[in-house]
Amino acid sequence: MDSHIFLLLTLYILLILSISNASTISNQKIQESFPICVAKQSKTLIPQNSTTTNNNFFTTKSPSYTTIFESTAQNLRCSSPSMPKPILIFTPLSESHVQAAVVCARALGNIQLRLRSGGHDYEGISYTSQLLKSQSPPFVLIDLRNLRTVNVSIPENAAWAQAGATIGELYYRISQKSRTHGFPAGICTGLGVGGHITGGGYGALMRKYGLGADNVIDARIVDAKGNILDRKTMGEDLFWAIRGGGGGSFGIILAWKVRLVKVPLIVTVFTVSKTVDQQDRQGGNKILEKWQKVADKIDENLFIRVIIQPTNADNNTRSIQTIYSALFLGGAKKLLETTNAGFPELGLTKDDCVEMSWIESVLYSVGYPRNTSPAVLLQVGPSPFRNYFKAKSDFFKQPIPENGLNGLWKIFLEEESPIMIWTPYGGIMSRIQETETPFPHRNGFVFMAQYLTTWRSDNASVRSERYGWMRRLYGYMGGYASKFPREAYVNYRDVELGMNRGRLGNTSFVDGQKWGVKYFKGNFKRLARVKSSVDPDNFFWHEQSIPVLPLGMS
Ligand SMILES: Cc1cc2nc3c(=O)[nH]c(=O)nc-3n(C[C@H](O)[C@H](O)[C@H](O)COP(=O)(O)OP(=O)(O)OC[C@H]3O[C@@H](n4cnc5c(N)ncnc54)[C@H](O)[C@@H]3O)c2cc1C
Ligand SMILES: *[C@@H]1O[C@H](CO)[C@@H](O)[C@H](O)[C@H]1NC(C)=O
Ligand SMILES: *[C@@H]1O[C@H](CO)[C@@H](O)[C@H](O)[C@H]1NC(C)=O
Ligand SMILES: *[C@@H]1O[C@H](CO)[C@@H](O)[C@H](O)[C@H]1NC(C)=O
Ligand SMILES: *[C@@H]1O[C@H](CO)[C@@H](O)[C@H](O)[C@H]1NC(C)=O
Ligand SMILES: CC(=O)N[C@H]1CO[C@H](CO)[C@@H](O)[C@@H]1O
Repeated sequence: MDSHIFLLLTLYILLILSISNASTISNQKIQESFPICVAKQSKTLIPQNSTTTNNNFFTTKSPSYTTIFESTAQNLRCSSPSMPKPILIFTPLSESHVQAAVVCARALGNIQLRLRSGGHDYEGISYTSQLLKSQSPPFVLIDLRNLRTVNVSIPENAAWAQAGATIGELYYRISQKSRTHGFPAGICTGLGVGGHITGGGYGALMRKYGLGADNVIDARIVDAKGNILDRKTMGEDLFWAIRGGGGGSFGIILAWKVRLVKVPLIVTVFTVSKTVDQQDRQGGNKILEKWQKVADKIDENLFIRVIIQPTNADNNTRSIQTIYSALFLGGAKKLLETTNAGFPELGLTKDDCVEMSWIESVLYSVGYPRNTSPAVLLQVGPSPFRNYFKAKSDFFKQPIPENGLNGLWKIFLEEESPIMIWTPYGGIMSRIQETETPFPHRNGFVFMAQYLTTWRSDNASVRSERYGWMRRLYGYMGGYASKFPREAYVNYRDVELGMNRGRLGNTSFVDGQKWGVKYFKGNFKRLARVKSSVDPDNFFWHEQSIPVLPLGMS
């Protein structure tokens, strides 16, 4: 933009500001000046009029503001009217726009940024604030939806994926180039590559190949000064921190370079449902007790997770349904041999087993009907799983014994729509050192459990009932889950574990240990050390961002 015009606009804005009332001044100032600053800084885009619609800037007055805001806000609890909203949404078109966003946010008074790739954060940290609306500082949402190129190179056995791509798009692009390559990350295909991999990223290939973060070989990131760094220029400490340390603490991930993994031409899936019936609790429990003994020890080509929910029936006859959902890297014959040798209680039959390609198994696991075209993974839009929800996670080193299960079912059946997902560990997860990446939940774990409760409307009394139930369940499971610390998965973010209270000040390291040690164990301190060296001003801040180490501590 011509610098004369820039100057005139600035004066014009100052004029507007001087006649507006005090409470709206800063927000309006940000809405007006931020786009102009970005345009000037990145020299690639000129916003016509930032208070109305424009390709890349959406103020609260823009007609498409709500559509853009809600499009990938996955937890309706976090996008409801009572939650704080961004004063401006910016959807960068290039890496230099992202750099400019950082430079301008600092230049215009340390404006707080929220970073969104796929919008699946459990507490909506990528698009709202969990602080009270009245206490939440104004923030600008940087939504990376337009940065979603994926380049796959089979000769290099690698892919570059931009942060705004979904994990499903990455899977699809790989499958278009080869039927025997895949990538080990999330099961839900709508997850954003940007947020997902930086928190770990597990899926059906994890027992064989580890997490998404374990298979990152390079990254491009915009740091707190607005510089673009890659693995070489960021150094191994920061490269370590972004592979599991959770999103929004160290910089803005622009793209990941990931290593592809081998998958066979034919994989096999099954879904076997068993009822833990009111009358015959023992029978149903037996299978789940056995699963807890074998799921982490069985052949690492086999991943069997258990989805647990109440049966659809009224309160009196309601019982527990355990759904064993599996992926096997091989054919049905071998799968039957493996399962019948290690886990005969499941009673797996030939008819339960379905052979398909790896990319078809990706669709199968999300629940697409058979023969859906994999190109469906390119569709951008709200996920079918979107609802109001609250979740927590736990890790288990020991099986939960039968009396423990019965106590669990009692609490479980008190809730209207609870879900649990138990994910098997073992395999390569046990062979990766706890300190190799910030993600510490490795050797010795039998499974991870996730607890969810969902509801259908923005109703405060319903919400507090659901929270109350979740706390009861979590309290109960504390008797069986890992202790000292009781571990939790950062990608299943839970602000009830504790949160940063303010952006400035140095008390937050102590606060941060409450959740930081659960998410990262001993790695938490190293993360804080990296944070102190790459972002000492705590520019990248959110309710559970990694805090700066207090002075004198190292
Ligand atoms: C329906 C559903 C299914 C899920 N299934 C799985 C699963 O199978 N396996 C699994 O491991 N996890 C799963 N998750 C959890 C998921 O991995 C996390 O929610 C993850 O953080 C989502 O990443 P995102 O980019 O979609 O989210 P976002 O909400 O966009 O971001 C998540 C966090 O990362 C930060 N962030 C976002 N983009 C960037 C960026 N470019 N640079 C730096 N920080 C950034 C945000 O500030 C936020 O704190 C699931 C979640 C949901 C809601
Ligand atoms: C932007 O457009 C609105 C509505 O058309 C108009 O009222 C406002 O003056 C314009 N602002 C600038 C800076 O041009
Ligand atoms: C993908 O490849 C194109 C063409 O070579 C290149 O311009 C682009 O930067 C690449 N994108 C990524 C994310 O690597
Ligand atoms: C089950 O009971 C609870 C409380 O006792 C009630 O609120 C709920 O509506 C009942 N659900 C069904 C499906 O009958
Ligand atoms: C919220 O839900 C409760 C219980 O279902 C109901 O009694 C109440 O009317 C609802 N409140 C609103 C505002 O919808
Ligand atoms: C803002 C804040 O909490 N400052 C504290 C930082 O730590 C020093 C020394 O521990 C305290 O004296 C400050 O009050």
